[in-house]
Amino acid sequence: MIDPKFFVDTLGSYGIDFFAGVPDSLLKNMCAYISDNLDDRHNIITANEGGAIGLAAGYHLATGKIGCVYMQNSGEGNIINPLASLTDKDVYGIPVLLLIGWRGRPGVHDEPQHVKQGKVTISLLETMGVGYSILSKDEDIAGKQVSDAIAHMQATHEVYALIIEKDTFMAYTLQNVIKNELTLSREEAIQTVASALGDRDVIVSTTGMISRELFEYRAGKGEGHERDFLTVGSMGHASQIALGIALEKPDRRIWCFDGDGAAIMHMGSMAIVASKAPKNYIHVVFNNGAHDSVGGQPTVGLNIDLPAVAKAVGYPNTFSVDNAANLDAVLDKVKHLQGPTFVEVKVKKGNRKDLGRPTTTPIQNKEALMAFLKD
Ligand SMILES: Cc1ncc(C[n+]2csc(CCOP(=O)(O)OP(=O)(O)O)c2C)c(N)n1
Repeated sequence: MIDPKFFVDTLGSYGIDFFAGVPDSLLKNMCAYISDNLDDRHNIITANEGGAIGLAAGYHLATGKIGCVYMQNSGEGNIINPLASLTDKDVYGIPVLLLIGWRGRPGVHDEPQHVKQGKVTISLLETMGVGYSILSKDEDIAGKQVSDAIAHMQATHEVYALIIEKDTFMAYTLQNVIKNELTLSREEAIQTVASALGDRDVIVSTTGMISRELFEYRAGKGEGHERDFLTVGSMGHASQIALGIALEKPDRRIWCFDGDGAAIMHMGSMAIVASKAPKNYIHVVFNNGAHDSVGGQPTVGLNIDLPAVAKAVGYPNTFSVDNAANLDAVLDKVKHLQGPTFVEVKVKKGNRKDLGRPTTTPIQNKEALMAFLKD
């Protein structure tokens, strides 16, 4: 395995000292190392992966240097447009080094949302004309791969990708842990909101632990999962899935259970929810200020006023709570309000260590929900 320090020092020896991206569990140790060792101008956690390409391009324009963009392979979709229309040699020809965590690599068991993306990770790069290599777990070979990547980018002004498999980086424990004083757990908050729902209400929950905790809540109560659409992939789009349902099913209340990372990833979607003014729509953001599901790396969630954003784009009702009593009071109120309503629930980081994963398949989940919506 590669020591994250060795890898980051090797990049540094070629002048790469600017990083931007969205964290991934496979890159957790490397991301932790850079957050401890680079200042916050040289490591920027972006709203989405496309934004990271934009930042690295701006950095190159200002310095002539090559920036590094890290992401899970699910972020490839978010970078296709800036790859095709910004960095490509047919447009501006801006080199960027990509580090792409390879979830769902064929032959390695992974969750359903990673299977397709794992299969097309390499072919998408090939289609986009991006050179790549799969980073070796041997430091000597990896060092040579980095040097070849730099030479390629310098000669061609093209983007180059290093593909990162599971267990490539040695463990590194983040030293600068940002603590918050919040006491309510996300799981408890999810249980509180889910138990306040009416019988015909539907939840669309976001990627990661939020959907897993909701799934376990139903399982624990011996309930079915037909009222919940567990958006296992497609990070940042749960609010629009919920909107699509809400507009067609005005006689049901539709709840979106969002994360701060996901809501911020495609924050413009909030404006579209508000502009459609669905009276039956309730957007709950469980805000822990972190990408908890992939290692707890910080988001800007707790530094910004999300309810003020919701208000500004046109949600008529907005709330923020950070404890169980206030959450109960807001949930009582929300039922009598005409939406769209926005509820921020500030929660602490972390999850139960024995948290399971959905045991139903995405297709089973879809079919059960569609049957439920027909009644
Ligand atoms: C486009 C895309 N980029 C990155 C990921 C990897 N990923 C999965 S969950 C997650 C963090 C979600 O954070 P948040 O919405 O704040 O919820 P939390 O995990 O904190 O509950 C990330 C980055 C992804 N699934 N899709």
